[in-house]
Amino acid sequence: MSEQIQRKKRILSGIQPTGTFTLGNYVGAVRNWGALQEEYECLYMIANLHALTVRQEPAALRRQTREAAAMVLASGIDPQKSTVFIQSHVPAHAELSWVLSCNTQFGELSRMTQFKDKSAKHSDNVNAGLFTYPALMAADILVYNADLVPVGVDQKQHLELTRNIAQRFNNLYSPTFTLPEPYIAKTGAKIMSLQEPEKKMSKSDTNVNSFILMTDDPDTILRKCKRAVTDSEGTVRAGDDKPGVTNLMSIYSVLTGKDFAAIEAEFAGQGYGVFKEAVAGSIIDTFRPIQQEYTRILADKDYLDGILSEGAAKASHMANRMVNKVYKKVGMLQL
Ligand code: ATP
Ligand code: LTN
Repeated sequence: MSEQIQRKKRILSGIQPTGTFTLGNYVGAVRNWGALQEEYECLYMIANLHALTVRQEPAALRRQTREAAAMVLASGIDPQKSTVFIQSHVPAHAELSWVLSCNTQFGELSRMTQFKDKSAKHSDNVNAGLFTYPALMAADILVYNADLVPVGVDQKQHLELTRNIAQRFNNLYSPTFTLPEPYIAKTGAKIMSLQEPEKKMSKSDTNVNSFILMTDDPDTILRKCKRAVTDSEGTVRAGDDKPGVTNLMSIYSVLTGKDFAAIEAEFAGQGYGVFKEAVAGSIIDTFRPIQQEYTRILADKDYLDGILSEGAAKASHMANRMVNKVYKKVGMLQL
């Protein structure tokens, strides 16, 4: 059998070190990463170059980058099975990104909803990087020929653009890139704000009660759950007319493995108070061991940096080969 047929399918995903991870990042992304590492060859990256598209304080960005890596590892990503690295440690991402951005149209980038949202939110800093962000993300994925990309549903549009860029390049030059598929979980792909359940839960929200952080202590988690916006019906039931309750049910469902019917039965005839306490309990139980592991890993800088150095070396080896191949195809002189 050829190497191609035997090779495990490859996964690449990334997360920005723009702050402490929320419950949304965990449920929509990081939680799935651990589950996939048995079956796939996985590469998980802290996207610190992407973080520069929004103004960052250098010392904070450095600290948050280590914290993000520690949180990924604490969430069950095993460095023996998966490659964990920092984006800026693998220069090939930025190199491929340039070539891809020269093969991406202005019109395509203009249609990205994340660009529209973020440029409205940061109207004083609508920089070129914010605009070309998807070309860097495409490079992250295509430089490893990833087959599958586990993300929350908000990243689906970027994945579609990545496929279009790859296909166009393959047609123009010759077959080079694998067309990646998004991997989006059925439940929890979009955890909503606890205060405005029609909006995505986001770590950059100004209202701290809108999100739960992975580092929040049990009292804070309970308090934020109790304050979560619901409705006046008083029945635990999912539905488009009940975004707050449905969001809490999604969280509870993902963390306990119970489906919506079982949850409705469990809380039949009980008010939201009991339900919210149970939701908080499921989050506290999930985060307790992760928080312990996070503290342990962060305290052991040598261990963490060792993993990241190894990860960068492994990732660079793979990525450099692809950049060489692409440079040859597009006509970069090689001596
Ligand atoms: P920011 O608030 O700085 O824009 P973010 O919280 O959206 O950041 P990212 O680093 O952009 O976080 O996203 C990392 C991963 O988490 C992506 O796969 C994204 O789809 C997923 N994700 C982010 N927010 C949610 C959410 N509320 N529900 C489900 N998945 C989410
Ligand atoms: N754009 C992503 C983060 C990200 C990513 C990636 C995700 C950067 N590069 C590659 C998957 C694959 C976000 O969540 N905002």
